[in-house]
Amino acid sequence: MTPEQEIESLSTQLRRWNEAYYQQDAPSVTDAEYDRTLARLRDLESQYPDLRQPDSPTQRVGAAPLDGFSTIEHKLPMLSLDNAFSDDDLIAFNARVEERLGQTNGALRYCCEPKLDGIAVSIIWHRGRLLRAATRGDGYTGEDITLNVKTVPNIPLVLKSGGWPELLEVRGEVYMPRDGFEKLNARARAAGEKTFVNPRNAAAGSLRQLDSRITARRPLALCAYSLGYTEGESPLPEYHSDIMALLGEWGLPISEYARTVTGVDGCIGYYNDMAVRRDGLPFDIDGIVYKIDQLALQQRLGFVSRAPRWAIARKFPAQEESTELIDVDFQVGRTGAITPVARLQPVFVGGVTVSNATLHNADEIDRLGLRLGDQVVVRRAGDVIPQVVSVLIDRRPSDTRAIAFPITCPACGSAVERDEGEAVYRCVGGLVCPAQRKAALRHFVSRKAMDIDGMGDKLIEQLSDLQLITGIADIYQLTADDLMGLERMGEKSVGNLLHAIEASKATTLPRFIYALGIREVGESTARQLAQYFGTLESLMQATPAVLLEVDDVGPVVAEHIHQFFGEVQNISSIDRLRASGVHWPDLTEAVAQDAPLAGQTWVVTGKLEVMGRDEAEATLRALGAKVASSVSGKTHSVVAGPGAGSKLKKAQTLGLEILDEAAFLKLLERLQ
Ligand code: D41
Repeated sequence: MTPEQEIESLSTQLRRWNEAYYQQDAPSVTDAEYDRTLARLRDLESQYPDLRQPDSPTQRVGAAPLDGFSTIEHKLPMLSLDNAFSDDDLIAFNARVEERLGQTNGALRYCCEPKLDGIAVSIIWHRGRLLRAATRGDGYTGEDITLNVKTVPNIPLVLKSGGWPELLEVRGEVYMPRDGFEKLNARARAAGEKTFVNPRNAAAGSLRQLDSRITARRPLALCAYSLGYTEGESPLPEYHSDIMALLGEWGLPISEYARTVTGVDGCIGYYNDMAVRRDGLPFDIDGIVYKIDQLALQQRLGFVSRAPRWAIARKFPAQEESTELIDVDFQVGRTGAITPVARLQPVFVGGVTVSNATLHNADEIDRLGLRLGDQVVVRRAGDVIPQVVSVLIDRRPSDTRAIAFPITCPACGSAVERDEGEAVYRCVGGLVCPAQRKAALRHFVSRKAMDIDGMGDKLIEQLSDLQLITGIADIYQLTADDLMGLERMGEKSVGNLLHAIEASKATTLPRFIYALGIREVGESTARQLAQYFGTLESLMQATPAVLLEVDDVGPVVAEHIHQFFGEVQNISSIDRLRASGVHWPDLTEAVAQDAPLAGQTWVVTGKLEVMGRDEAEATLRALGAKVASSVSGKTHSVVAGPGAGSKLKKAQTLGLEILDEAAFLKLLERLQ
């Protein structure tokens, strides 16, 4: 191999690993091998400097720490945005704009996009190569964060295609997607380190690192939102939306949610639409930005003080609010884990009223320095449960009280223990503990497990307290006599429940394995186990070494599974369930191999209106396909509904087969 070929091959390999790591969150190589490969590439590049590609993976991993940031003056000031807090504010904004333009027909075109909650940056490419990046600062001067920005995976070090001006400045928001933020904090929490309050602070803290190698390990992303200063020949479009599309062609990440609409009605419609979708987005947004689409009109409107007259941000309800911590309860989960839960003075946050928030574990209470009666900041964003993220020390009343973590289980009085190196305390009572038993029952009947409709928390509470059921197998022994007369149980609901219990007997092996509630065995692991072993018997007999062969199963999970099937009580529960008629078809190879989609991997993304995602995935599996959560070179086809985002984009880039829901339903009709 020539040095040139080796450099090419090492770069390709590293890029692939980066992608698996950052985009699919599935590291495909050990750190050691990654480091070795990177070191080899670095070596070659220093030996043959001419062969170094400007977008080489060595340019992404950060450099030696700086002593401080130098300042950069923005060629054009980075303006700020005025805010609108209601439809009326927006209507007034539109009226002002129409009046100034003398165009009162309600037909102005606006470009709408989510307002990301991150850090505004300016990035400059010179002849297509990333030259410099700066923070917004005070709008006139910012800090030079070039080295940090170069580590952000979706920022092109070299622009694609061509036709860009000699000097191109782009402005955008650097943010941390929610899942990356949650993982970063979960890791910090497990290691007993400080956590970030929200993705915005995490993004800001990551960009402000003097050591860009730290930035490189943080899950950051850019979303470009406008063109800045340009120099040199390059005809640019006359509409903001077309400019953004052009930036997209040059390889810059742009918002996939941006739309152009007509008039203020279109703006309000977009706002309402995004308000509904807000919780499901992969990142925090704090509002919508509206921009007059036509640049000529933008120019005529100009700006006042430091904000453009042609743009405005309509704010969403805040995702963080302060309130009083009234009490802390300790909940015992299915596996005995004791979770402190904050009882709060109800507060409206992120669009709903919140009166409970998780405190994760005992360490978190210490870390926050929390006391009863404190004023705390509560955050509710996305589908994640509300959390207490900080204490407002300045507003601490004089009569706060310490929080005592229980020394015995609050539900059964058993000892509370914590494993070496674990942050979580657990009740050791096992099935003796009523709280653990109830949690196991709730899990067993839940939608993705045995799916017993009508068996809600309240009913489980009553049935357990009255000792009508003490374990999962008792559910199938319930009679109408047992149920009649319980709170809110009339003849009709009793009939419905018994019917639902009966119907749940016909289940599937993955559901049954999941329903057992083995520690760390979630829905996807249960499915892998079912697929690998085919029958419950062979799973029950598997040794830890064999279990390790299954995708998703590591030594800890293998040990949990092995222990679970080693308990006499669990075996007798399973026997009783089967004796009551719970059954499922085994998953033998023969079924899988001649299934129509055998050997294919599918991904479902976006919203499916007719069948829903869960059902679509189940149907695909029934046809023999593997369903994956991320798109890769191994993906056969992608089903994409409205709202599909990065996965769809990736599928397009890879040139995969993409079906909308209508096409997917048609295919199913043919296959079934
Ligand atoms: O997503 C954002 N945070 C965002 C910020 C956005 N989508 N568009 C923006 N557009 C502008 C103008 C209209 C001035 C080009 C902005 C910002 N400004 C902005 N971000 C921070 C200060 C101003």
